[in-house]
Amino acid sequence: MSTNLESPRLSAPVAGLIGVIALIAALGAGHLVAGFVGAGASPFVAVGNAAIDLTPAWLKDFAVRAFGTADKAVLLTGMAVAALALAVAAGLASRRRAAPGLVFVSAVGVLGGAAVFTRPDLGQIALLAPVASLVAGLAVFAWLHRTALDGQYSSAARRNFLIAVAGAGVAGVVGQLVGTSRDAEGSRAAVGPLVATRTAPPVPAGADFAKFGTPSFLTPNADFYRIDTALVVPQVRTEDWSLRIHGMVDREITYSWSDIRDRPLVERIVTLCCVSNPVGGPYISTARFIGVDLAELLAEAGLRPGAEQVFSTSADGWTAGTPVAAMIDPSVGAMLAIGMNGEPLPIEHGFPARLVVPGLYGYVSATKWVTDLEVTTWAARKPYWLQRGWARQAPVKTESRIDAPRGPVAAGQVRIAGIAWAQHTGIDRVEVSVDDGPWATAELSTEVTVDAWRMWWVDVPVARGSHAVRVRATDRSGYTQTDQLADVVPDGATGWHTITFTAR
Ligand SMILES: Nc1nc2c(c(=O)[nH]1)N[C@H]1C(S)=C(S)[C@@H](COP(=O)(O)O)O[C@H]1N2
Ligand SMILES: [Mo]
Repeated sequence: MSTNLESPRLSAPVAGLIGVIALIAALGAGHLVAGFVGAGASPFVAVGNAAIDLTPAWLKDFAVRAFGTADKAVLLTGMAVAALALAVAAGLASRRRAAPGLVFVSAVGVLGGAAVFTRPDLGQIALLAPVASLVAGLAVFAWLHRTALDGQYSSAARRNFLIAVAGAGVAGVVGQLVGTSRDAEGSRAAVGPLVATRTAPPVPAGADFAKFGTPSFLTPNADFYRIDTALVVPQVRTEDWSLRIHGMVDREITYSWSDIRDRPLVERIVTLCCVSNPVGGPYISTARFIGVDLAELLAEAGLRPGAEQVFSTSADGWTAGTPVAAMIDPSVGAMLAIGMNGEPLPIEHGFPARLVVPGLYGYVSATKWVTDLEVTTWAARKPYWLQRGWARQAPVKTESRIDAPRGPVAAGQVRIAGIAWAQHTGIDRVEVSVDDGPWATAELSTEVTVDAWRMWWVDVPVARGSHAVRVRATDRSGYTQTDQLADVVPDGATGWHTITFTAR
């Protein structure tokens, strides 16, 4: 009976609250220090990035399928909910003694430290951020626990709780402000106009059927699909950027930003497609890219015999492996791109520089924030997605998609419209079939380049009721899209896109 007097006990709400405030203080302190040592060092972000890299491939594929490009928001929300639940539990376990809560905040710091330590893009100094989390978490938990045991509803307890929350908030906000003041937006704004000496053809009026429901031929930068593993978009300023070419070359070369920017620039219209694009999916877009020929840079370094892959690495440690043959074949037109649709690359699309290799899925070719090209063999280096079971050879497959109609239509002549693509080869024919009826051949848009998508439309007669329409494309090699449904793993989806609509 008398033990209650000797060891006072906190109420459950107060104990839980102490756990939560200590967690917030730990994360706030880490975020503050991360503002100075690199945004990716913030323990919450680092743990999230580590989770992305450690996620088994099947779960990642599921996440992309289930959540699309919202997969990162879902991950961060899930982590926040889990962390808060653990903080409450740790607080509740500490109603008498502070030890369980201290163990919890230590675990947060240690986990953050482990995540930062294993990030390929963060140096030793970045460990200061999780250390700050550890110290702040321990200090705040011990302090609030002691204050509350002295009188959990006293005005001193209330004041200290508020001080801790406010301090954590200020630390987090200052960290955010400092971090973003060092971001790449200012550097991007200073780039100025990028003018190509070898320009791409102008886009003719008949290049899209946007008025019938297809996308516009060029995708505005803001609408361009985005796929990458980065939770925080890498901030690379031109003055900090360089591209190193090394490995199986005669001379190692490091290009600075002005080395690249001052070269004669080439412009190409290219459709980029993600291997994770399901049949009928949205992860495909087209832009006018400006940059330099990768073949020229590789020739300046001098390729040695036996070179098989160009292993590219980004500022955030992501890697891709591209066949050397695709990089140097002039008919492919592989680029180091620095501009997109008349602007410097948007930050989230790889500023200051990325790779663009027409005809290959992004995961084997399109490294954003690229800083390193190692010329090597397939055996020597295994890039990010190949370690997770995806194919080494990944040419973009001939495919087509229906974009219209999107809702109910009036019975009679109905206009079906969409896109098709067959890079390097070009689209020869697109056909649609309604309710398994005969194939009707569609009108094609004016071809701009074989490396970009083409739009199509066709009018078909339909009676009242519900209808299924499917599409298939044939490319100029004579290949007609297979109706065999294949999953996106390991080298891209196949099958005929089918939609249903109602005619009234
Ligand atoms: N650094 C980096 N580059 C990357 C990726 C990535 O995760 N990290 N993803 C690749 C993939 S899978 C695709 S499909 C393209 C997408 O380019 P976008 O976001 O500009 O459309 O970028 C590629 N480049
Ligand atoms: Mo991708």
